[in-house]
Amino acid sequence: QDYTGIKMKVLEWSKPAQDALAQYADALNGKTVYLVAATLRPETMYGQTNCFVGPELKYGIYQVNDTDAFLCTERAARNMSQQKIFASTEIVKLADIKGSPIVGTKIHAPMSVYPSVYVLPMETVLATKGTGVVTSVPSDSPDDFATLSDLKKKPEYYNIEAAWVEGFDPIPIIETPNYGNLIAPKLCEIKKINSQKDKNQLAEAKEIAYKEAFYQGVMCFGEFSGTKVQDAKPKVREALLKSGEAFVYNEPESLVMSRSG
Ligand code: ZZB
Repeated sequence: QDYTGIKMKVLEWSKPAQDALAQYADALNGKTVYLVAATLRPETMYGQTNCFVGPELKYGIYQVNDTDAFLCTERAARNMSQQKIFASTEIVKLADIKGSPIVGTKIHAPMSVYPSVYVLPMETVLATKGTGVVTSVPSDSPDDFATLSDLKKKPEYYNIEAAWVEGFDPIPIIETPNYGNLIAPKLCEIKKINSQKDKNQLAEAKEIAYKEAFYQGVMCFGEFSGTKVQDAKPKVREALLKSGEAFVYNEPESLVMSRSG
């Protein structure tokens, strides 16, 4: 899979993350840390409302160069190392941290209409895919919309503050002929999806959302508004790569299958 690695800069660690990272203060000193998400949909980045981590997953903070470090799974760090994304040939891990304390961390999501967004928990994040960090676009991803809706309905149950989700609403990014400009909420309504646990309906909704946007979608937001999604996708990606806010991240298909099987 040819992913785009999105660099989400940490603006302020949550209190639990500060506590968990205190013991690594020396190693992290002077480093800007980015949560890194692998996406197939760079053209939707305007609508990012948050990012997700798996609360039970293990993450590391890996040195990129003298100034930068990436937070992702160890598996992703190994892939990045092989793809020469790190300055050093060795993998240098600066810290270990679980997903749950990262929740509540304030980050900057490139291109998002929301200048800063929060890290939130998602039970269905796969450790075996991408970086284990998922950027959330509830306008165009049914999984993201369903999860964000769960969190908005029951913040106490999910152990989050209401302020981390309130006001972070789906933004119309892509106009589609059959499902309007908020395809994920529309598909969740049509398929009667009530939570992130409705696996089968969510898989069907995702399939439709991908196809509809790619083959029939037209951008209705941003620099490429009025352009077909098929044409805008590589252009938005190029802009992100050029600004240094993203990088090319590949995942061999066979590797994905063998590890997640
Ligand atoms: C932003 C985005 C916006 C995404 C969208 C999708 C959509 P796929 O579809 O299975 O081939 N993702 C990435 N890593 C993980 C993970 N470890 N666990 C769970 N989900 C993950 O996988 C690619 C997409 O799955 C990625 O693209 C990412 O979400 C998510 F509007 O990034 B995407 C219709 C989908 N729309």
